[in-house]
Amino acid sequence: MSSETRLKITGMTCGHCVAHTKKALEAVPGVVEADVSLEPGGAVVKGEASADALVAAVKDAGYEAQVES
Ligand code: 9UX
Repeated sequence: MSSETRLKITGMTCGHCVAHTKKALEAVPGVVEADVSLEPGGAVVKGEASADALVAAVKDAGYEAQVES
């Protein structure tokens, strides 16, 4: 399993969105750190969390995510 997951994230429009997404990702079991960028929308998530759990966490926070790698 990869120790780093890259997500494409859509729907974030401001810095607070980035903070919400970062907090949501870092609450997923196995995540060590999430670096979220607004433009382009995405995240690099370090740790051993399942990609499905990361996508679900972003959706729960109100945004959309796709796994890139
Ligand atoms: Mo402010 Mo970002 O409502 O959704 S947190 S635009």
